[in-house]
Amino acid sequence: MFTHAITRKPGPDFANGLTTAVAGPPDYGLMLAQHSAYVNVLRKLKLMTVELAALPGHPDAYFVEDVAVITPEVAIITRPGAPSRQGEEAAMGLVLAQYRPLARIEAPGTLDGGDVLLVDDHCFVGISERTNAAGADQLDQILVEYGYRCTAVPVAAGLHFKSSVNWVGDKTLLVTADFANRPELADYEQIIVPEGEEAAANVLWVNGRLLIPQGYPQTKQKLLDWGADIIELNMSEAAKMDGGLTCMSLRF
Ligand code: CIR
Repeated sequence: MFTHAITRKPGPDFANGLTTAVAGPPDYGLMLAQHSAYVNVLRKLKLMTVELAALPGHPDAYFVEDVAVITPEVAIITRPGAPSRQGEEAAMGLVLAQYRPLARIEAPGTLDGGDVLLVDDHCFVGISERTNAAGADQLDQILVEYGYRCTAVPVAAGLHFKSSVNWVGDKTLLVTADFANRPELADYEQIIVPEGEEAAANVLWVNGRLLIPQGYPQTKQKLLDWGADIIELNMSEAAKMDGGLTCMSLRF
């Protein structure tokens, strides 16, 4: 169960962030409204929210998930794989030092939190355009000290591992078809996202509830049939910046 969440307000320059999406320019007013709705849901789920101010000069900094990996024992400050995002992690280190001992990913390692999925004592780490093998190895060496085992998974589709694979409860993962047959995931039950709804894979479990993005009816039905207790949120503006539900908070 989580007790805390850290979020950061999107800045007025947020549309200058990295994106591969072709959905058109995002709207700042709508982004702020959707971000507030997201924070309000976290609060309703009884998380103590720490809401940080926008970080000038870092338009992607509200995707706070990428700059840290937090377990009950330690907070690992990452080294983001996109050069334009390096520097966001320093500000988060100052905040997280209040809650956990810190460890750090060091050069030449790179690691984005969006590539890290923790399920109990198992840590999946995606090797992607943002996370390299050196970063994944460093994470493994840090976490093994605390009794976790790490499994590296190549990310051939999507930005991050969690763009395509997320835990929904019990021993079950929601996965896109690209990841359905990966041997690294074979120990888990899988719900496969229907073709055309790949963006629906980025769901967020919070204390027994499952936050899902609005607009993906087939995935929603599959999750309801499985027994998920769903909260839907409109994520249209973050999606235009390649972000989703997991990216906009750090939970611990
Ligand atoms: C980026 O490309 O870094 C941001 N525009 C989106 C980051 C999304 N983060 C995540 O999936 N954890």
